[in-house]
Amino acid sequence: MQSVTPEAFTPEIAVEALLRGPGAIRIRGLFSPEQVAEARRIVMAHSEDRAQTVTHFQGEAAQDQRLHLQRRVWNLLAKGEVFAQMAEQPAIVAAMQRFLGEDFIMGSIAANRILPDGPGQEPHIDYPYWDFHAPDTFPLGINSSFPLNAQVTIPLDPFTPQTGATAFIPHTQHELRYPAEADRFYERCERMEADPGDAILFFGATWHCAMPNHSAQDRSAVLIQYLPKFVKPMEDLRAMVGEAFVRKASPTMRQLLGLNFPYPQNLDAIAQATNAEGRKGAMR
Ligand SMILES: O=C(O)CCC(=O)C(=O)O
Repeated sequence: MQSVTPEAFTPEIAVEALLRGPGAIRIRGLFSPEQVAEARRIVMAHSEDRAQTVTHFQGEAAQDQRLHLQRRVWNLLAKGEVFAQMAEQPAIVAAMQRFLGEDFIMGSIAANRILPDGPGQEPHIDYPYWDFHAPDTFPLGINSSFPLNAQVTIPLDPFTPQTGATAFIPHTQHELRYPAEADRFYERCERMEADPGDAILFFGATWHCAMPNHSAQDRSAVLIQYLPKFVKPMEDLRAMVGEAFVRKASPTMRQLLGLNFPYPQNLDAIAQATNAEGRKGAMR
């Protein structure tokens, strides 16, 4: 996987890698050791139980007795300021503006913690393509010439083949289909090896999955999903963060929460309210 420093990274490099290149790129050392430590502390604290966390793409592992060794922590924005700093990181925002359009939004921000012996996932593609095993539920002629998703993975622990670094097959984003048994994913895949505080940007149409953790240490990461403004977000982040968070939100965070594109709306009610306002104004 191509790897660049924050100084060398540009939105154009990201677009080239995600859309026309292998589908993924790593920015080294984008977040400070303090940010990583704070994020990791919160993720660990919220996943100490055998959490009944909803998790996806388990395939055969859904029957696996080790499933509790794979834990999600949802609603990170409400759990620590550091996660807003990650979501709003300027180099990531600039790249997403180019890739997904200036009004892009965030569809999810969660942590994936894989404990030692955690089983990993089945190969897949990400929301909104995640049910592409039923291609007829998508518009006729859909393809990946333009993106409906971008993922950012921020490792909080070393991402190595041993710990379960995400596996992916470069250039598969061009196929826009679900990986099949015959694709021999595990034989052909590469790994997204990275250090804590790096950011891995990838187009979620690229075949990928979390891999088993064969090490004696945790493998946790923050996973952020970004979407074009018109794709219905996967999580209702606006409702999850609550009023106080929204009142304090920066302009970038408001955009990420979808507040700049507030549809669907009851346009009939809005028209009636506007007319009533207008009548009041005329009588004054
Ligand atoms: O945590 C990982 O390595 C990848 C997670 C992933 O692909 C997902 O949950 O969709």
